[in-house]
Amino acid sequence: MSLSNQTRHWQALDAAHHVHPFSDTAALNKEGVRVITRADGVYLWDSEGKKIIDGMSGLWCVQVGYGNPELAEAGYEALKTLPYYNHFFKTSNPYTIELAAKLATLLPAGHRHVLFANSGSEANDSALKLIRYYWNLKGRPEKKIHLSRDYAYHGVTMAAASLSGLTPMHPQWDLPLPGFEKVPTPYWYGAKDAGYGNIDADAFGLLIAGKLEEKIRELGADHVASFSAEPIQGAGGLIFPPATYWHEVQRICARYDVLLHVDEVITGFGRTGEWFGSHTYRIAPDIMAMAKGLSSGYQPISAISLGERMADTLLNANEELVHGYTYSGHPVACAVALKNLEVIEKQKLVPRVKTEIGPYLQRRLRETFADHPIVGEVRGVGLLTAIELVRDRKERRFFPDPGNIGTLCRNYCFNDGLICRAIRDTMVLAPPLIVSEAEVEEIVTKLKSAVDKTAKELKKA
Ligand code: PXG
Repeated sequence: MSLSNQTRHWQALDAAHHVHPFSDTAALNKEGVRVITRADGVYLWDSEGKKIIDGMSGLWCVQVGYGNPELAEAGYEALKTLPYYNHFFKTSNPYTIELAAKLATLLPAGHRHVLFANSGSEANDSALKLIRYYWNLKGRPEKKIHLSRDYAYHGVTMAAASLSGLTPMHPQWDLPLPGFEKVPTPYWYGAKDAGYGNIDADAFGLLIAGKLEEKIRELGADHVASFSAEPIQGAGGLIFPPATYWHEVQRICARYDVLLHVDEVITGFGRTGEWFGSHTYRIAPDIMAMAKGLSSGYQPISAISLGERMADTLLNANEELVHGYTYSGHPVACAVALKNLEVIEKQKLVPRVKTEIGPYLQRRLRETFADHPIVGEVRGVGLLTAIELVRDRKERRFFPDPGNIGTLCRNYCFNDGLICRAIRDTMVLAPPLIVSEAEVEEIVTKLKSAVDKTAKELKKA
């Protein structure tokens, strides 16, 4: 296919000067990037005029869809009125104040205080610092180990990457840092492949939660500061915990006095059909991180909220909290985030995900792939869904060399104008919360066609 001069020009400049995240630079430069030039609703357009339906909300973040004029206007208004000021010099501003107060009305019970940062990684990094400070203030400085799970994704700073359990994230940087330990994930579909046999999901949830207890006892509860987890694991393969899991995890954290740090970066802001995954799974976090959907990705902003126990201690320390970023609570980002929350409420997107469009997407995927020879499972909550591509659906066996088949299928999706994510051989969808039924049909049709082509390719091999 011949590309326009404009596209080739941009590709050449990108290759010459721009280093991409999570990419093999040399391979990408050889292939040439796709240049995205505009977006509206659930659609993107590239520099060749190709229209693409975005089944991933960018990177799981564009809750209200692209091109929302209210968010754009809120940002422009703030840019004109107060493009920047900080909170270091006994100062604040209306946008930041109102966003913090609004969040306090939406967060899980007891969470009335927030700190702002600019990304999910920073929010988690900050959360770990606050956890360490909490135990220092409590006179228990030996409680320092941070537990988290295999397949977790918590970001890329030194601490957030250490906390992450996706092992390819570590060797290039000599991570994890000391003091970070992992426990298994409640990935029921993979249980058989991982050697747990034919265990039922609820029993598996308890068993895996029990591994957390074992780990705490092995390390000594006196040394364990916190357990960090996403309510539903996102980038690790969309892993939904069995119904028994979270209750048991909370019992264990309470019993051993381990702080519960919940990472809501993907699960926040209506994605699950509630404001937060913590509502969906009845989790009471001690500290919570949020980003992405907070501004629908229109501005880089994240937040950390404190539960009562941490707030009482940290906010009454009677000394300076030696932490903060130049852009903490940036007025423009806060103005856009505040408007984003207003739009989510006005358009009733959270109940829509819970009772209308979420169940619709789940049902259509289940109907479409019920008997498909290479689809082992369709799973989902709200507008988070995954289908497992497998070698043997009856025996729940994966393909050898996980990732090859998923990538093949994802490439068929891309070529047909659908963005979806392949994590190993799990195909993941997380469309904007405004997606219509007709657009869901388009996504499902394109995904079905890609899975069919993948199956056909496999037959040939
Ligand atoms: N926590 C969770 C649960 C995330 O999903 C982060 C923290 C880090 O956020 P920042 O804003 O620092 O990127 C994330 C980010 C993918 C993908 O391909 C997922 C994320 C980021 C990039 C790619 O699924 N999640």
